[in-house]
Amino acid sequence: MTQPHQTLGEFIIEHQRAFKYSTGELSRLINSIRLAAKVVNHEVNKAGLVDILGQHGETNIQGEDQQKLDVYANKLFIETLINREIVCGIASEEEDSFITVQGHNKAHDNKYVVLMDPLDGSSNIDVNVSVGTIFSVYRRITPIGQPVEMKDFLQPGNQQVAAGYIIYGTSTMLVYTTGHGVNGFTLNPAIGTYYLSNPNLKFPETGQIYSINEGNYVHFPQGVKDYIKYCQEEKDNRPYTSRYIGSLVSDIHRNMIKGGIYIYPKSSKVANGKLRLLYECNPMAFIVEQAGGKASDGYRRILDIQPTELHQRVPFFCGSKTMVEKAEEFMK
Ligand code: P6P
Repeated sequence: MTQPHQTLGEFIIEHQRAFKYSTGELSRLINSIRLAAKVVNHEVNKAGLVDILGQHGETNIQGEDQQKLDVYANKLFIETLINREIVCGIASEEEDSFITVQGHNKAHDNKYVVLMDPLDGSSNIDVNVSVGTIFSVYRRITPIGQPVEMKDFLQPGNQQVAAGYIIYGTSTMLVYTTGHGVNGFTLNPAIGTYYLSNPNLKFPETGQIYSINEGNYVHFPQGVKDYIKYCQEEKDNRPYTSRYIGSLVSDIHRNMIKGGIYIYPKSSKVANGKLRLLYECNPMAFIVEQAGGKASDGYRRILDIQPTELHQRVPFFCGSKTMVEKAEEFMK
């Protein structure tokens, strides 16, 4: 009989020992995210059955129509993290500003801050396309007390201590890193347990898939137009295959399994691209680099960019190392 897969709980305990100075707070943080993800997964999977589809009737700071599930997921992750008094502050794509933990027991002295996109790609829910949650964890810089935006939240991505995503797809997976490689866990919904299904995920060095919204072609910089034509020409191992789900977590997860590049560039429509540096690009870049891939804004390593504001956007080139490097050649 094949060995049963290790559960996420067993994995965290086993790797907890690896953090000789760890007080277990990071493990408790990951555990609280996995719990919240199970609840969101339940809601996402029954969204078509109850009145939780469609728009919430308000817009977020991004000016995007909030879906009811966006609001639900945002509230659930925030409450789960605050109630466990593991973090001193939370920043969410759905919130105008960061949230401090007013809790008792001096919770605001906790040493981690979490930044997250609680339900990325949520416009796809109504058409039954997979969506995801993205999270990013930093150690606070200020020693104690209420966290400070500039110091504790606006840290470069190379300071992350953990990052991950949950993909609510044909199966629900939690994929995360704490800086020691990337591991994927699949949820068995029947018993509510995540099992280690994809140990030590590696991003293929190259691939045959390019993911970009070609509907914006006329608005792209010339370098991006030239790279798209490169992907389409009949030469060497090309033309590549075009695959674009319109859900960042799904597109990048597929490319990490099969090889490929995802690009959301700046354009004449969006001066710095659409994706948020803190909630989307930094966590995905940390995961992708830990799996051997590459992530840049076409010029600079994403993880080295010094953030200047919570909701800032950056162009995003992410995926198989040789494909990102080739695309960067066209951006020179
Ligand atoms: P577009 C979803 O809204 C998202 O933030 C990413 O998940 C996705 O990759 C991108 O935007 C899709 O944007 O402009 O191509 O519809």
